[in-house]
Amino acid sequence: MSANRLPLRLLLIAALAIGAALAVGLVVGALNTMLEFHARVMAMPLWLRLPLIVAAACAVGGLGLLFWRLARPARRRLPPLREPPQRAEVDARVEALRQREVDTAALEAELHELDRRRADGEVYVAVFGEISTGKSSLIGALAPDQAPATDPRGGTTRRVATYRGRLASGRSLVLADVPGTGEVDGAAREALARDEALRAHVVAVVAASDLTARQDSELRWLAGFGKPLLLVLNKIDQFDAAERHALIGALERRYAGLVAALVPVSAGGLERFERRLADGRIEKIERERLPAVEPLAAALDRYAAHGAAALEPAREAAVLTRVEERRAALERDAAAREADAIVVRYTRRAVVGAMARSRPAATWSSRARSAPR
Ligand SMILES: Nc1nc2c(ncn2[C@@H]2O[C@H](COP(=O)(O)OP(=O)(O)OP(=O)(O)O)[C@@H](O)[C@H]2O)c(=O)[nH]1
Ligand SMILES: [Mg+2]
Repeated sequence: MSANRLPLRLLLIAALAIGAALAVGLVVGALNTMLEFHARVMAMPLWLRLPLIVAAACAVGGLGLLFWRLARPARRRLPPLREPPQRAEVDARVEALRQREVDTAALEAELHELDRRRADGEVYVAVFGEISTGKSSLIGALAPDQAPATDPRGGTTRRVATYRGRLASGRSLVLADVPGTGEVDGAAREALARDEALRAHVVAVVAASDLTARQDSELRWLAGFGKPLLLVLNKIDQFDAAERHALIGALERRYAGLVAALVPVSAGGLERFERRLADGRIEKIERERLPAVEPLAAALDRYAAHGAAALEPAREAAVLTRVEERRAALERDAAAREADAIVVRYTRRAVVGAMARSRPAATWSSRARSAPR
């Protein structure tokens, strides 16, 4: 140890010893005061002692409650349901925007589609989720005669397409296959997927494992619209029984209040196995896995049995909210353009005015220049 560090250490030890002595002194003092207080209380007559004990108990209880409220872990709250705009309001605002020569064709088309779906009475289900989670495979399992393309590569589905899903009960519904979210440079396709999810009566949110933070916030965003959500855990074949049990348990605990049901399924993919032939040779087999999507089909059948009318208000509210968001964005752009146009007009007027004012001086100077010397 270096000699110049020794005094520093001694000082530290002395400070610690003084600190410890002070702490012990404080504890002993506090104990002594408490004992004296206790002895005095006990010496009091009962009529005085009783209210004092009750008041002390209330104070301790109150402090404990306050401490618990401050220190308890924050409870996860559901996102508040948005207050949807009314149809008449939205129509009037879109019309006002059109009067300002803003292109509102896309908003009008969305409102037209809202009315068209209400009139046709079908139950619309959007199959939504990250790329490659098996959305198109799920639709293929529910609508085998018109199965959409699937591929191990993410980003296979590039646009929204609808298929007629047929259920064992004989009921049918319209299934929308949408581009996957989370694709690199896929923001525009992601927007298509979100808009279709808002147009649907029921959204099947597909995941192929535990949800990432991004998937979690997407699910919570959708839940904010108050329409039924099914959390579909696909590719369940990739987990052994214990993993499956743990994953399903965790998802159920986390999303119990948020989704109508959690449905574990296996929509397809390839399965590989070996088979021993009669002559002893081993044959390697690779084939398409048979889909096992009964829990999803059963959940969808409940909505199909219910009918579209009961699910319409939440669907309409979601579409109107989205139309109103888009309209507000168009209005902001229009206001910015109009403000720019006003600035350009005034600037031009000011420049023309300044030029007009400076013209006599120019005449004078040209005359002065041309005057005989
Ligand atoms: N093991 C397994 N593979 C599956 C399952 N479902 C789908 N797959 C495979 O996962 C890959 C992606 O499936 P898709 O149905 O194309 O997935 P998607 O979500 O539509 O993908 P994008 O359109 O790109 O967003 C394909 O190779 C499927 O064969 C399943 O249940 N188990
Ligand atoms: Mg797809």
